[in-house]
Amino acid sequence: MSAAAAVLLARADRIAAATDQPGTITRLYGRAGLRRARAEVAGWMRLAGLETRIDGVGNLTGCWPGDAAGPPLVIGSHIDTVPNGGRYDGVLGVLAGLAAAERLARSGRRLACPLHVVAFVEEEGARFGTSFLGSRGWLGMADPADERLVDSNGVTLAEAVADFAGPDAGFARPPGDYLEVHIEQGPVLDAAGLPLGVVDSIIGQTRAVIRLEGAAGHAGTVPMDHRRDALGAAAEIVLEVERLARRTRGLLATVGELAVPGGVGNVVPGAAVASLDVRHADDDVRRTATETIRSVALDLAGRRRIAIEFELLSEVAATPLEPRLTDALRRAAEATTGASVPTVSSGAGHDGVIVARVAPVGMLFVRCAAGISHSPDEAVGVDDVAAALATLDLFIDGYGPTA
Ligand code: HGY
Ligand code: MN
Ligand code: MN
Repeated sequence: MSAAAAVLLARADRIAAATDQPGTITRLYGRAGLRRARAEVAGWMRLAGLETRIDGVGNLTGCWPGDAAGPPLVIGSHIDTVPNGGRYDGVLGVLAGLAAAERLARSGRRLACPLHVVAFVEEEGARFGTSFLGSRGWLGMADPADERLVDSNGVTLAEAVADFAGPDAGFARPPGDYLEVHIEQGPVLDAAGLPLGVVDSIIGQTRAVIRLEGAAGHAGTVPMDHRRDALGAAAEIVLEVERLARRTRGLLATVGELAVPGGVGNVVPGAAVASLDVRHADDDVRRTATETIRSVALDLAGRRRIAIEFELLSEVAATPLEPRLTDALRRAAEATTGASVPTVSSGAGHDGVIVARVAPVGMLFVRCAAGISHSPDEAVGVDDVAAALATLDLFIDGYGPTA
């Protein structure tokens, strides 16, 4: 078994213990678990001889110099999680980049360009509802409107950033190339019995929030035909979202959160808040579906005499990745595993979708058990991790920044 793979898995276990909620793997932006995970990774980076930087959003970068200054080869992913998430989503990619840098540092070898390993600190959007705050901040693309976003405790994003930012505000070099190693989070590799895949595109996604306001009332006295039940309207919207997605080929639409602020069993819900996540490989289909959901929700709320606010939180276009990097990763993976290396389109979003706005992006997928992710049951095999690390090393050994 590869020692580097064993080290990576042990480190992933150690990072899994850095959590906001003991007994789960939960690391939300700016909270204690993420701070601890970032410190762990920074310590390993410094031990390896990398110079570390923490930027104005709190992202951590470990820098290994190259023979020349130039735009770095960046290997990155995220270390935040969804609530009660898994131990490899994001973390695998950061630790794989660290392992690659450690190998260079141990031999004192330098590439023609610097190598940066980046741990983005907010990809999931779990605390403020809008995703990729880390990679957008890293590239100086943070949307000022986001600063007014408020979490469930009334803390604004601006306050959270001020508390979690590092001293190296604005530290980021537009990458020469960007690579991300990530668990597939889907069933393709597991079903094919293959350890590795490469990614040709990342699906587009829309995030929105639907706020509904009716009238609270006594559950025992308000007649059914007098009610303005906000949760009843929300429930109907959830089913309409599901119906639309089921009848539209390739459309994925999810209401992952449904809250009844102050809800209690003997009160007719006066308010309800629902999240909305809409995805499709074709941006036009995704946008049309989002608009359909919006108009169905408004119509339905009107019939129920419910006030409704449909707020778009973020939108990311479907993103093709760089064929030059995809081909190089595929060749390295085939040479490493001797197995075929399928090309997969990613239904999950990744920081690469943001970085692709300024640099070529390549992604290597690693099989995860039954494609399970965003769950404590997320699992990878040590041999697959070893194959991914060996593939990354082979890629790096043949890497020369494009002129
Ligand atoms: O939601 C996603 O696709 C990713 O896990 N953030
Ligand atoms: Mn995720
Ligand atoms: Mn991820």
